[in-house]
Amino acid sequence: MTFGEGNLKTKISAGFPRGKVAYFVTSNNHKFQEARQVLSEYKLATAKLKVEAVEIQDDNLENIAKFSALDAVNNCGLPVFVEDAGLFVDSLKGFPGPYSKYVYNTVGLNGILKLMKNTEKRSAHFKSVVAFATPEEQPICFVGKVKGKISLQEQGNFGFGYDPIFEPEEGDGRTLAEMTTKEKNVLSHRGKALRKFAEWYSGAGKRRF
Ligand code: ITT
Repeated sequence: MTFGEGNLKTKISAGFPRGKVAYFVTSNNHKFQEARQVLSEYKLATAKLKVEAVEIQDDNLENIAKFSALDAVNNCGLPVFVEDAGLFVDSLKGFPGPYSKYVYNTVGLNGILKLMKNTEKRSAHFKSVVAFATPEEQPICFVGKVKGKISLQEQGNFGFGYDPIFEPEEGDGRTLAEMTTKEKNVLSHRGKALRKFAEWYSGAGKRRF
């Protein structure tokens, strides 16, 4: 097991709480920053763990997240959480969904915009599943969703992945890539799933972890 960039102490200091720690297994630093901001609101520190966690192919994000959480726990022996997310476009029958990473890395944002050229129905949603597991307990999932639409062109430089082409319904017309991390967390799929997790973990922790 190796810790992510920097050492653990550095990652959980610098203005963030030093209290109870939640270990986040992820390779995605944007996700880590989003999680760190949300969990800090619950006085939780987030530590990024770089541990092998196999991502299976499945139509269901919960299955993917649960499997990854179990695999990560087997590889490091700690209570950890993982997060799996995807973009589901209605006019594409939910594509790319669980295949969002592959599609992003192959055809990219331009590919999605091209597929949707001349398509009036632009509704879509992001779904996030946070799965927490321990060496003793089966994974437990927390789900968050955000509805919105696919913009006509890329807008904004913040965030990652599909953020530049996703305009959340509850927002003010900006894409997620035009928002700060804090603004994105207020309405994003991940922000919602993480708040459910943080609420549970900060309470459950008093009893079990
Ligand atoms: P992990 O190591 O945590 O698995 P990942 O980058 O592999 O990080 P996912 O498999 O959960 O993340 O996400 C699949 C893809 O979906 C990801 O590569 C992005 O292109 C996209 N995605 C996920 N969450 C997103 C978000 O909040 N905004 C924009 N795109 C997102």
